[in-house]
Amino acid sequence: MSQASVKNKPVVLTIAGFDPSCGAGIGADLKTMAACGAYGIAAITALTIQNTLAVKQCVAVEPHVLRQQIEFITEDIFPSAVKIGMLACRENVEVVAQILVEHPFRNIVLDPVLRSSSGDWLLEPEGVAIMAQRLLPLAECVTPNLDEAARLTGLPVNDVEDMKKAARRIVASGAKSAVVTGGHLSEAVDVLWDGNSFEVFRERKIESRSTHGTGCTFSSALASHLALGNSLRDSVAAAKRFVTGAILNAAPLGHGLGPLNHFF
Ligand code: PXL
Repeated sequence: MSQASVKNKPVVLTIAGFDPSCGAGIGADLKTMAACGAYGIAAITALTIQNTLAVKQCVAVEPHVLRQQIEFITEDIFPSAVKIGMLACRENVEVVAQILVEHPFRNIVLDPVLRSSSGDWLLEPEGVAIMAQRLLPLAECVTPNLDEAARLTGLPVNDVEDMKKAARRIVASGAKSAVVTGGHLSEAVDVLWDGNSFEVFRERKIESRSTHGTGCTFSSALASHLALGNSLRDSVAAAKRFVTGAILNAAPLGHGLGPLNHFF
């Protein structure tokens, strides 16, 4: 399958939910891809009714509609990388896993979204085990935060040593690599395990209320840099720098946790 590009910009597909504030979800993914030099295409898994304060409701897209969105766009425009975010329900986890097996997608980045930054659930509980069994082994890189790493592995994940254990466990379950993101720790530390060695990325922690969609932004930046042909290590480093810059340059919006500034 030949990969499409627009004037040397690689195409990246996001399979994720829609957040009307566009701080997270598909809106954040497309802005990130544009800012990182990729062309983003998108398939919607769910609509959310939310603002910067809370998620009021999630409405999952029918699995057969999700399947058709992905298949119809990618038979025309085949991406160089795929980012997977919010999936909402177990049926959508299953359908995405099936599609990834049926088509030769590369550079699959799985952001195992379980909850929003406001604390609301974005994947039904029955979906978590299926994500671990079916989707995780298909990923080039899985990008859980501390809470997601703990739920995926059943291990406590509170510090860098725990993050290393969880990353190893995720790779032992079949993913090619894992980066556990520690933006919620006192220092903003990410831990990458590629099956051979660890790399620890540190950035100063920024006190900010503009942190809605940091996970979506990180995983989309990572997928974009992989699509551009950068190494995994360099792509993780670039994604982390991008998130830090986008938080540092953000301005308040809304009454809760506001969006990042993707075009700084
Ligand atoms: O940040 C996780 C996330 C992912 N996807 C969608 C979201 C959120 C958080 O609110 O709304 C659509």
